[in-house]
Amino acid sequence: MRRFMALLAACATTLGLMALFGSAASAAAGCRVDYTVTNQWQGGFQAGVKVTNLGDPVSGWTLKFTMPDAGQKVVQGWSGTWSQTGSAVTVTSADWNHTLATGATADMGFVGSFTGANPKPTAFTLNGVTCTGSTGEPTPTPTPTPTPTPTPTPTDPGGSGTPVSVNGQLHVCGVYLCNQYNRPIQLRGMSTHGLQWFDKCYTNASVDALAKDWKSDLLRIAMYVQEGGYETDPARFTSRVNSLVDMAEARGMYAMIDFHTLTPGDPNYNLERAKTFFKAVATRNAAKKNVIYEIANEPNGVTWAAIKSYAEQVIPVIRAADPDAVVIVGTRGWSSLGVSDGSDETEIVDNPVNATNIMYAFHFYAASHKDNYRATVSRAASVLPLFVTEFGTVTYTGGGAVDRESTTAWLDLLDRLKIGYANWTYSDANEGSGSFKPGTCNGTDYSSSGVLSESGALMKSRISTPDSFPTS
Ligand code: IDC
Repeated sequence: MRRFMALLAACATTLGLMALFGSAASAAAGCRVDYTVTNQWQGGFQAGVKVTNLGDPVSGWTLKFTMPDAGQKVVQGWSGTWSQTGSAVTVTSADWNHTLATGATADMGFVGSFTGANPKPTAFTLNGVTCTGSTGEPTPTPTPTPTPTPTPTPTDPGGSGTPVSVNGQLHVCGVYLCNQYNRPIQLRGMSTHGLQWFDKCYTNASVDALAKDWKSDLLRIAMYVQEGGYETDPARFTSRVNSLVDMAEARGMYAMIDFHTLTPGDPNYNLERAKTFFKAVATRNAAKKNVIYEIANEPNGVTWAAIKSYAEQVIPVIRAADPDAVVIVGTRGWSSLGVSDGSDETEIVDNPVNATNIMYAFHFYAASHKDNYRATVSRAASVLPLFVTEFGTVTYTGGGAVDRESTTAWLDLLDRLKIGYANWTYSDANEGSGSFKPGTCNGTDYSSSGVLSESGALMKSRISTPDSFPTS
């Protein structure tokens, strides 16, 4: 409907201009901006900026606007490159959204700080042309959520500390995962394969390589519940998960404990198992700073209401034992935010899990899931805290060729949005998603380039770049 209205507005504007000037002598231009404050707290706020191109198609764009008072600052923006000089703000398009057809929109947003009042920005222009449209008044919805501070910060560019020693206990702030300095961070890492099949891939040598060569921030521990997993021997799988948490901790990496439900897709099938398992691991690991809990890998064939109900029964069990850890909730349609079931993130936004310090999982397989999934994540990231707890460079089967173009588009997007991720899989599985060549886990060499698969080489090159975590 909104898009329809925008198109109507576009037609009306074009017709109006043609009535005034007779005929369009040069390229038609124009734009509409919808500015919405989506959240506001003491001294800070988050805003969405939606630009609709009402003129001819553009390839590469610059949006400019003016902050109404000098105390109002962009702390962090997304879906474009943001800068501010005095009260003048400039956003340049990202490579994945630089083309804007007539009537097309670009959604971006930012976290801002302000002193005194928080009036709306003015004088929006797109490629130098003044935009019309709604610049909605801020909605005063104070929340107790701590927020990033606006001062420029020193960072640790990967030199001295480990991810856990630099960032400490994590928490969710606004839509971000934040570190002990209350600053947004992105964790980049790898997921194990199913522990019931690839246990031998997780040794001191392989976890050393993950921490030191890959410079991974994160190890996701995929503990299948069915298919020969947890349900067959709860004590053994619980103990193995705990040992992997320790191995990650010893190397300064975060450990994501993944209760890897997949078939059946209704997580409530495993509700009692989940309560038992999470009570055990949360009690045992409560004092650690490196643990993140992922309570349901990929719900499927089930409603959001059922997933929410599951989450609201499992999260209190974790909180009772480990009150400060971040918990990640799987989403409908194999953790696609509902998209693979013909839905989208609004079902969550309208009916969120009743808990704090949580994030929502999003999964993709780059060769299968492309533009409409990326558009969903771009949109959802301004309202929901997201973590890509699993993704593949290949098709959703876990096999096939690496789709470098789509993987790169995805990872560039996640980097810009500061959304953390774990790649499927750190294993020598004989499928395109395995990062090592088949047979590697029979040996001890996880470091030389010769043992990497194409997917492994691509992922290592992405994950091993410096993190530059903020340190104050
Ligand atoms: C796949 C493995 C494959 C295994 C299968 C068993 O890659 O070796 O035989 O599980 O169920 C997911 C799941 C993840 C899948 C993966 C690839 O979370 O368990 O792993 N995938 O199919 N969701 C989308 C893709």
